[in-house]
Amino acid sequence: MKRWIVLSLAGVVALGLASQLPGCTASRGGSGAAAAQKVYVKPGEHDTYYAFLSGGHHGNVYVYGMPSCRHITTIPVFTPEPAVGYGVDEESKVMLGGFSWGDAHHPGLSETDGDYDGRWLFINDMPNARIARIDLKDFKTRQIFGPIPNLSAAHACPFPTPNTEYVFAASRFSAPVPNRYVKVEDYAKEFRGIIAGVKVDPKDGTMSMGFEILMPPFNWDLADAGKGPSHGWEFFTCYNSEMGFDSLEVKASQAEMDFVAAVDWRAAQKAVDEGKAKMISGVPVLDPQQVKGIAYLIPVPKSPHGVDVNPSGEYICASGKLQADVSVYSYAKMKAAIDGGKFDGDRMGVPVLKYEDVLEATVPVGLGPLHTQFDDKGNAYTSLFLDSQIAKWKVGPPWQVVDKIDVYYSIGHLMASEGDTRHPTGEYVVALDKLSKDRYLNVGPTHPEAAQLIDLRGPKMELLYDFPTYLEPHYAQMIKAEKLKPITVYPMVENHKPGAIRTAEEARIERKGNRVDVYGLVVRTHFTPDIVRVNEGDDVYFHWTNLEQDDDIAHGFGILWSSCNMQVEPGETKTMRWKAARPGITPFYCSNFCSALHQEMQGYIEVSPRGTPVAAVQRPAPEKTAEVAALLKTE
Ligand code: K7E
Ligand code: CUA
Repeated sequence: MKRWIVLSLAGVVALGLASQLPGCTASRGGSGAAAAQKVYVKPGEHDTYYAFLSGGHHGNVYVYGMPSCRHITTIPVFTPEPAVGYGVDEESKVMLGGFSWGDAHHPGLSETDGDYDGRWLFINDMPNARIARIDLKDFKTRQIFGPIPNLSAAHACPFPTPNTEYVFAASRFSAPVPNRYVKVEDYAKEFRGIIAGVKVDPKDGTMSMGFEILMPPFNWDLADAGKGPSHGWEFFTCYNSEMGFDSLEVKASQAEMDFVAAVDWRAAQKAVDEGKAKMISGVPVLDPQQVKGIAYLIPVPKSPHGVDVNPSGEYICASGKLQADVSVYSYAKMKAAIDGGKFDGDRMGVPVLKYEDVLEATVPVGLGPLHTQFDDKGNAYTSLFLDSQIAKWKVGPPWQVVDKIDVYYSIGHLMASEGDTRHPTGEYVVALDKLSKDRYLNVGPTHPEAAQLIDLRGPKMELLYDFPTYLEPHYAQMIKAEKLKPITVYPMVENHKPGAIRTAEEARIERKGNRVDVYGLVVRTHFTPDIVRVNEGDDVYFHWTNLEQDDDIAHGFGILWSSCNMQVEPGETKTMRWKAARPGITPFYCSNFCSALHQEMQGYIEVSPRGTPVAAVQRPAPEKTAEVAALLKTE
């Protein structure tokens, strides 16, 4: 979001500054000891919520505990993470697909019946149009789907449906579909937007391609799933319905109205199943010029950003970032207009509904409304970027703001506790601020991002706590901690990795031509084998199995003078490739503290000059395997 702010400010800067000034002179928030008590989690005790914050262009997910706001861990997703060997071991390297960055904006917890079920966390990589699935059983990235063909930048993504039937992606930028050489000036004629529905396997969460819909070449921005009565629909905002292709900061703000697209995803999937799609780049693509009844456009004033469906599923709230209102649309009115065929023309085959026919209310929230979240008492909370405030308003007549709170500064998304579900808990909201300015110790020109915990339980919102985050959370979600039961060791009985071994007797080094496979064990505090003999030029694949079944006993495997380091967790088998580039001795060691004799956990790779005879199979000496057997017993 940061990008458009700088540019789009021009038009509203006068208004914005005027309204920000009072905010700056107001109290800096927080109410001392009483507030401190509400975030204090005693040493040794646990938080009541997990919060998952997207890592932005850091490409990963930050895990925080709420209400203490403690950073618990970081889950590597789209970016290599050398400490654990993510993107270094063979499996995760393949999953990263040759990319070394991602720009992760929107975490999306899996849902059952419209509530978070604690199974998976999906997150988008906008620029490379990918979606990752993190398994919340072990907090590991298990699938990266994409780059999704035909789609340029998945920003409106993933926003799961109420039973995680689908996750979605819509193109932030438009491009020719299929991509080919055209003149940029032919934008309106040759470029297209894409809305993609990615299917999720209900058993194991595996993503696969469902359908794509050709949309007009607008900039598709954000999304939310319908629920309750609106289950079966997904809503997407867009800007640049002017179809500008340069100087968007001016050209994309000309029209009074942009749109929310309403997509009937069941109808889209049915059309694909009936063979109404044509294949483009291997994906079934539906063209609304030919296939009717899959997508509609609802006019929204002034370049909307967020779109959010309220917990009952009756209302769709969209905020024009260059206006001072939230536009609330009624799902029932939308359905009636569609069923009655009341359209105001179409844009490239997508019927346009009439604003007045679908609008339920406009709520005068303040300047720069971006995103809306909800509580359990029928209130909505809208972030106001320009005002640096959150506005609390009643969902329903008289559609009025009931409270406001200052935030520091320039809020983007906000995250309410279970705020995207049918049953938000109404305890907290976290402001995800884009600018931290002077809130923390100065660390030079790159300021940390800022987040602020706000209590929703009283009649007035109360600022409890500030916490800095590393670059750059956009969106976040908060789930009750009791819903997650992560494992702490991988049961050895479930380890079916091809490289896995279970006893020291199975440890061996096998050579076929230039390829050497080392099947080894790591266990406190020994590598078996700890002497590895190879030839210059060999490709060495180390398959280490950590036989431990105790909590928190991960071993590391780091090789000197290389980029090779990884962590092997209890019960896990991981494979890493190392090239024996030149003759000599190369030590390796356990890089992860594991016990009193951690420092002794080491070994040597002996690389003999090319052509030196080396046995086809090497096994540790019997007395060595006996030693290891003894180690295993003493555990
Ligand atoms: Cu508003 Cu990418 Cu959802 Cu930035 S986005 S804040
Ligand atoms: Cu094993 Cu340190």
